[in-house]
Amino acid sequence: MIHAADIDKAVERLANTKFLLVLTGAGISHESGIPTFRGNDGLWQNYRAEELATPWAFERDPVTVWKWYDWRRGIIGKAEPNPGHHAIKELEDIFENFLLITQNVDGLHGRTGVTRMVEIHGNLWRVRCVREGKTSMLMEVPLSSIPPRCECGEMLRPDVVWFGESLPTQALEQAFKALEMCDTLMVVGTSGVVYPVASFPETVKSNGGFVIEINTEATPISNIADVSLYGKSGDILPALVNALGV
Ligand code: BV8
Repeated sequence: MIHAADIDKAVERLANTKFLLVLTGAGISHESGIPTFRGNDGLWQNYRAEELATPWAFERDPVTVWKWYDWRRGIIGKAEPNPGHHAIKELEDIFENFLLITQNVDGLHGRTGVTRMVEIHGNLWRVRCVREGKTSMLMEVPLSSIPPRCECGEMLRPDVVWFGESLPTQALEQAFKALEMCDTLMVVGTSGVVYPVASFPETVKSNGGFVIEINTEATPISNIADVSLYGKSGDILPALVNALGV
């Protein structure tokens, strides 16, 4: 149950925010029918992301890793952005200084037209040649050949950041700059356990920023958030946009 006082506190802060930074995780796509990673439906076809989303799993068994991504792309390919995704696009239109950092690789934010966005863990519709490093979009669902191959003959991999891999330098630089510049960070639908992104709310707090959390349950971020709004992001985000009334 969300207390009206908490909503008022969040709206009051947003109305006085100069630079809004939004950070999203798998929870914002949950109402689009996409399983999360750690919730009670957080099994991806009996696998945990930590088991297969790694360079070692891909090296050992690229076919199984690709079958897992092909299965996920099948689910995501049928999904639509939900009111939570669209509300974030509206926030981008309201705030002159705005950035969205998403950990999600499903591409749903991009389908709302949001432009000032960093897909900090990559995008599972983009593939990368393991030899040349060249990237391209591969929208085919289901894949006609597994593993998919580059014209050069080498295997293609999903252009996402796996566990044990460093985040793209440019994305990280953009994120660190926004962490310094923002006065309000709104964290939506993340369990706050995957680093280095999990450290972002703490960074904003230590810079004197204000942290708003939106989640269906308490997380480690709840301990440092200035206000936590517990409920579905597809309900809360549109309510906040309406309350801003701009
Ligand atoms: C790295 C792409 C340097 C692939 C993903 C300390 C510092 C640095 C690294 C580490 C460290 N400690 C450990 C590490 C290693 C590791 C890590 O963090 N491990 C964790 C498990 C402890 N980090 C890394 O490896 C990172 N690399 O740091 O490089 C380095 C290099 C070598 C060695 C060491 C360091 C790379 C991490 C990126 C991994 N890639 N995804 C793919 O998806 O296929 S991570 C994956 O988890 C997704 O990106 C996902 O977005 C992300 C985080 O999960 P969440 O989004 O939070 O999803 P989750 O299910 O957990 O939570 C959903 C939440 O939504 C819940 O709270 C739920 O209550 C809520 N919810 C549900 N429904 C709703 C809702 N909320 C609102 N409304 C709803 N309707």
